[in-house]
Amino acid sequence: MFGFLLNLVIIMKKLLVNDSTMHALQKKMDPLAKAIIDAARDDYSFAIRYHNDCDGVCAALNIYKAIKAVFPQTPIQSLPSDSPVYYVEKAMQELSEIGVPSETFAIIVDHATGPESMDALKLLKGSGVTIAVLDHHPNDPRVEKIADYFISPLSEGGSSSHCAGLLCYELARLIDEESADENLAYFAMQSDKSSFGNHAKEYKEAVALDYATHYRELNLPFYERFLSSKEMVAESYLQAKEKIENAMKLSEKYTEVRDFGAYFVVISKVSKFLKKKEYPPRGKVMNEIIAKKERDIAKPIVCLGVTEDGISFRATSEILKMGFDANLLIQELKKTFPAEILNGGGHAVAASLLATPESLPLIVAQTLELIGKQIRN
Ligand SMILES: [Mn+2]
Repeated sequence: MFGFLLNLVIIMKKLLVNDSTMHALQKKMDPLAKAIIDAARDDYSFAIRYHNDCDGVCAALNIYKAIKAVFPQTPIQSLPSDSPVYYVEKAMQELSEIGVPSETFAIIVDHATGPESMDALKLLKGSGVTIAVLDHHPNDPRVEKIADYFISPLSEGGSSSHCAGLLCYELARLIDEESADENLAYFAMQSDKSSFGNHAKEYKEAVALDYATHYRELNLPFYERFLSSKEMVAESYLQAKEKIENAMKLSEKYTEVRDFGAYFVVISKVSKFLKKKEYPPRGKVMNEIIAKKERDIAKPIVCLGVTEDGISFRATSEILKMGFDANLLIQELKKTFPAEILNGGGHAVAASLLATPESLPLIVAQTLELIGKQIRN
């Protein structure tokens, strides 16, 4: 009865991102929300598995809070993942720890949809666990068959801007409108650089959560307390900002700018001033460097973050329009350096490769040549 009432409220309320993708997904989320409510009523246990970053945690928290609000006694296990991949080893361990698989509902958000995660998902499914997956990453077509419920903006004409935090906010509203927290969706969208984010404002919580998640994989009750503590958020925000600022200062000494006329290439020796595992991570600093250089130079830019055994690529939208594609460039490099490049790939704007240290100078030189070729074609 009250499920019906909830739906009436939702129909009257507008979606946070009111586009055709979210409307199409709403139709898929409706039966999922009902299934979650029914499972909780039937004394199922829940396991929420989330990518341990700002987007993943915000996505998981909204679902966690919604279930808790309606069914305070329902057990909900937190399963944070520092990897975007769901490994067989983890699946086995988790299966050994859950109670009755056929009375367990796993909700997997913001990760575990690539081909490397299929074996783990199949094991989970084979054990009898009910699986819902909500993710905005490029996914293996098999996920849709394995999961009982599969929500991806990519199958409804959307993009990665429809991040997990946004999807799970709308799902949470369908479970419990009152406890669903719109702010969590905005934190996630800021952190994942979604085009639907509130660009007029910087949410300190998003920066603080990026910082906290960088250090440890923690459970959802902790993240809930963390976000509700003004002191923790303020202090983490300050520490994060200070460390980014320091890294940016240090970067100047190890960053050179090459002028190619129509475009610029920024080469930053990131391993000279960033320590592994410490905050800020390399990707974040690269984003800051390219944003700063774009403000300073106002020309199309490719940024290369070079370490002893790899290159990270970042590109501005202007250089993409000229034909640059970091992922294609890496695929091209692999043809020249089949043994030297150990792995590599990604998106047009952001990608990376790992290579043998001896080959790296040659690979960097070849990269500069290939950028010129992509842009001329
Ligand atoms: Mn995400």
